Amino acid sequence: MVCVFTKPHLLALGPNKNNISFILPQFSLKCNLQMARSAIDETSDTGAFKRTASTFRNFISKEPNSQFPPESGRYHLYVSYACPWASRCLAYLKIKGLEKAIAFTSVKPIWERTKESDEHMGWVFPASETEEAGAEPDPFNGARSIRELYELASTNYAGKYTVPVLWDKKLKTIVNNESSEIIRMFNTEFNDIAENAALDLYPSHLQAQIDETNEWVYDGINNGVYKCGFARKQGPYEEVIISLAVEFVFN
Ligand SMILES: N[C@@H](CCC(=O)N[C@@H](CS)C(=O)NCC(=O)O)C(=O)O
Repeated sequence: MVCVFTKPHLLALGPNKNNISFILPQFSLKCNLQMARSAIDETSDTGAFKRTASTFRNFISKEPNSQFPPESGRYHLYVSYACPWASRCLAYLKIKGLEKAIAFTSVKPIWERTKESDEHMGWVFPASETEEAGAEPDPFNGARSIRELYELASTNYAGKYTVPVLWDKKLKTIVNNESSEIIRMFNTEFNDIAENAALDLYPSHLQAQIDETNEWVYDGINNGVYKCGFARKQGPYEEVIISLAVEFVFN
């Protein structure tokens, strides 16, 4: 089987087949996806990659009595530079001029074991400022991995440990781990604090066009490379590699 590895952490997973040995074939698709602990679990019985939905979906809002009001210095963004979803949040943070209000930390670019006690591979923080260029230790919780942040936020969490993570330092929890929602919050909810408040990256007269473009970009390209990279069988791989190529050639 030919695989398109587009990112360093996928490359890191390539040679070590042990990383995927805990996917139990007797699980049904539903069960398998419900229990996905990482993208390598998100495979249906046909061998196709099936993304599970993000779990933390709270909103930072200017509305009165909001549980998560837009306060400067309260929230922190955890990213990996290797993750395009996290990188778009970082792009928004910079373009909107929110760097003084919302700081960020990047993990190491290649997955490692997140715990001694099991085989899970995921995003980890370096142990010191100098261990890995661009990556920093967790400044607030002393977490060794993104997994630990999810476990701090929810003791019975049983999903994937993805970046981006928008963290609330006050309530010590994850506000949101879905980049498409984090960028919307950055665009509208921090305008009393943002240095480029007047810049609207989702103006009402363009919303329908942006949504329509997003739909094919997301399914065909953004998630399309995952569907190629994580396909486990030749059939689903060929189906998605052709549509990915078509998107590049014709769009
Ligand atoms: N829907 C999420 C997807 C984020 C996502 O898939 N992040 C990947 C890196 S690009 C990740 O952290 N994967 C960890 C894993 O699968 O265990 C978003 O757009 O924020």
